[in-house]
Amino acid sequence: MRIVVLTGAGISAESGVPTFRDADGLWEGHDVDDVATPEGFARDPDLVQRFYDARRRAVASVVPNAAHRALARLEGAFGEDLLVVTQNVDDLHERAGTSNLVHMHGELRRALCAGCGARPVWDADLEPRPPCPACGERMLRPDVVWFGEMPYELDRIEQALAACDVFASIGTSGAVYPAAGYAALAAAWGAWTVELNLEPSDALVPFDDARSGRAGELVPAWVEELLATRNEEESTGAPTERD
Ligand code: BJW
Repeated sequence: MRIVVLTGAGISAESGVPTFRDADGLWEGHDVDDVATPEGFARDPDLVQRFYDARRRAVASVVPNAAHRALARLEGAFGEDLLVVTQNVDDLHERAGTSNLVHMHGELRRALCAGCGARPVWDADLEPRPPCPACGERMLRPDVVWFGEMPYELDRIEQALAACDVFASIGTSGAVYPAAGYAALAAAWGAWTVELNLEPSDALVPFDDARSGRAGELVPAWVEELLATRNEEESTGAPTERD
């Protein structure tokens, strides 16, 4: 059985990382156009650097929760048959132990050099502007994908979606593309789709199974179900691969 799990801000909420779309439409007090677009960065780079510096520092002080840890357990059983695709820029999945992971919207713990394209691991502030370790230019920005920019590793994600038997969407509102289209894509290619979210999202097509509640409770329970199914298949010799 091959599984793709898409995660969003909701999986990190119980670790204390704020989600994006709150009631007043602001992003930790900022307009999205000011802090999550290349145009906003061009208008006021210092504001944007300070915004991400603060978020990088905040994420360093939180820890993975039961949902991140359950997905790491799932990888322990499924290995490379599980791909976790996260829209999150925090590093809580890898700190919980997940390694077969795509950060499609980038990572707070990396910088991106607008001069040479290097993506060095970066734990310090980017304001005031330090030189790029690769080329020496002072053109580092956060390695996060803003609106209008191309997310990372789209080919790898689409190949995994086409081949998966199970697609799970965890803690994402389904408001941002291309990730918002992945459940429909996986379903079109024959996968069973499941949503684990605080509340039903605005999905393009209905999920086969939609569960409402906190990720810290839903994800461990769902993982235990999958592990039990796998154990049963292994003991009866039933096929586990998609034809
Ligand atoms: C819980 C919980 C708990 C809470 N337990 N659950 C018109 C139509 C279609 C598309 C477009 C359009 N106009 C423009 C576009 C494209 C655009 C887009 O989608 N715009 C939308 C606004 C419509 N997309 C892009 O520009 C992307 N690039 C692109 O499309 O390139 C071209 C392309 C062409 C062809 C193919 C492929 C590509 C880039 C998008 C980049 C998004 N970047 C951000 C910022 C990253 C940096 C940063 O962190 O600051 O990524 S935006 C922000 O949203 C962030 C997130 O990863 C992303 C998704 O948010 P997420 O994770 O879903 O969070 P929330 O807050 O929305 O939802 C949380 C959910 O959790 C809620 O449902 C809660 O209920 C739930 N929850 N607590 C379980 N305890």
